[in-house]
Amino acid sequence: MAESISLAVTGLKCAGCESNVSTQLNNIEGVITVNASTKESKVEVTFDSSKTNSAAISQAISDAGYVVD
Ligand SMILES: [Cu+2]
Repeated sequence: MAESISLAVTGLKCAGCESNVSTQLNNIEGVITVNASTKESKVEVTFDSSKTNSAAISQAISDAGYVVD
């Protein structure tokens, strides 16, 4: 089942950050779409809830060096 989350993320500063976060998240099995916005300090993710969860997504963002508020 597809679920969407929107996370407030601190540390996104440029298009490189957007692409970095997107790449990391797309590596997670079950992630369907990623929309990282520097302007809004926000990351929106759609994922298959039978394969991953919001905790794993938050963790991956932290591991990439950004802070999930
Ligand atoms: Cu950057």
